[in-house]
Amino acid sequence: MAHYLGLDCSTQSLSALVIDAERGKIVADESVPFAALPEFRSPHGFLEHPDPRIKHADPLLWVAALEVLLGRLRQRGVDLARIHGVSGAGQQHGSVYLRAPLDSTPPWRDDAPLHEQLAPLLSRATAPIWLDSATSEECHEIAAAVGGDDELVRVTGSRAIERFTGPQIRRFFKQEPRAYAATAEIHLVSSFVASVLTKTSAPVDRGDGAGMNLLDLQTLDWSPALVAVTAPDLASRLPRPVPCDTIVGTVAPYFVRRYGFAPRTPVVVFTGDNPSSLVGMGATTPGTAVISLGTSDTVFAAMERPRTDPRGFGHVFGHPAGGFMSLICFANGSLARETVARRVGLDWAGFERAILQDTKPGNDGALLLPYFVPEMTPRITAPQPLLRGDAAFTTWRDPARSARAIVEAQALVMRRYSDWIGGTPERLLATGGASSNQGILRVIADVFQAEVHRLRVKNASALGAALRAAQVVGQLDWAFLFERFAAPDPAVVVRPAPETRPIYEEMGARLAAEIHQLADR
Ligand code: XUL
Repeated sequence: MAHYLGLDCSTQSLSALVIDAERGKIVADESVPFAALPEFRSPHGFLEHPDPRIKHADPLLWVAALEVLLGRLRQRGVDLARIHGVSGAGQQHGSVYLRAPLDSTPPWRDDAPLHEQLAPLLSRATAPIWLDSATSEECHEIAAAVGGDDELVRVTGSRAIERFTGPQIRRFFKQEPRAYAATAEIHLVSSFVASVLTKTSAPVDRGDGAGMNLLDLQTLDWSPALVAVTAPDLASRLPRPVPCDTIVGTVAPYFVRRYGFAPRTPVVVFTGDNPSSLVGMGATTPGTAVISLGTSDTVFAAMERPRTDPRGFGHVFGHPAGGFMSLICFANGSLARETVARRVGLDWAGFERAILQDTKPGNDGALLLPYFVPEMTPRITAPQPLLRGDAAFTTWRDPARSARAIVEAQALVMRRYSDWIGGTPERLLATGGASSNQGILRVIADVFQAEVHRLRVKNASALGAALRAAQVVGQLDWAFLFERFAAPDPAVVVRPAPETRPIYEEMGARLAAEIHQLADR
């Protein structure tokens, strides 16, 4: 039976899912949290920096984690020789800077870890990731040079966005012109990991490429005007944007020798974690929106024609099963939930109980503005959680209400800022680590007044990657794959309680007024 491997290089971990596509079975589900590689000093997936706007990761961490992950799959008895195809996903927008294409380097040796062999190839030691918000100046410069943000939205589906790759590349060129000059190739996280796996210069998937402020959504190629204003000679440094069903190479001999892949195992272009999750959730029809609760919280949905966010926070990306997807991203996702849980001393089970049993919708008037790290939706550069309510709550002495408060606030902002995607969706599909928390699903159902479903598989992004490998290499059709893997868990359907509607309407209005005071305009 043919097996397919899906990889997901997300913010805080690298995961693998192996599927038996014909039988509809998950053969293996492994994950390596980056906290398990302490030598890279990135327990949350990025390096500490005194400036809270700067969030960079060490790309060699991802290479080291890949080796640990493949080693673990083998230890667990997964026969990688049975894998017929591989694809993957990466956190979006992050960029890796190489002195030379990987295929131009001598064969990799077996006597040293791969990340050590790759270290000299980096022209920039770190990779800015999606949490980075240090490029406001570059965003202004790029927008001004092409005639304003409206023009950028028209061409790329997004205005100039701090975390997007184009402004990040421009900042690098301005701050380190010599290192920029020494850069031969700039990869997204997705195309970097695919390049490592194939030891080639892997192209960029158009879906993920749309998150760079560089791709023209009409031509689905790099926009010459944007490339020109972002940095000199950028065109020669960007991998080709390709359709999502492109086979980009085969697993490199190094991985065949070390981990037992069959020689010439095909690798399908890697995409972004959000486009990959859309496929992994089987959410390919409008009317269904996905809420992904990970390091970032995202709300996204398939759409036939690009529609843009009038507030300017949303994005249009390519959709791996065809067409487009809309997306809105919140930086204060699990990092904010974890901060609250830690601060009030609740474990995950206690956090769930607090919402389901110990508190009620509306939280007796307690309101928390959920901003612990700089936020992109809305734009908040000087984050500071703000608490409104009685003394026990505002001094963090009320663990149960604190837990409900962060979740209610997050659901309310998700609803408010995703309204442009197409009204209230009929059905929500939840994924990501926090979707296992019933309390969170209950609050989301009530705030959106929509049914919430959950997949049996937690990591929709890795599943999406495995499904894409099966679809392209195994020539299996989407309906066949969705039926087997993406059917929601019938045991988990959370229906909204209609009596909570006015409570959340009132609370949403109060929250919006508070945010208005705080957000940069
Ligand atoms: C989407 C975004 C994040 C990253 C990390 O625009 O920035 O969701 O993809 O998951």
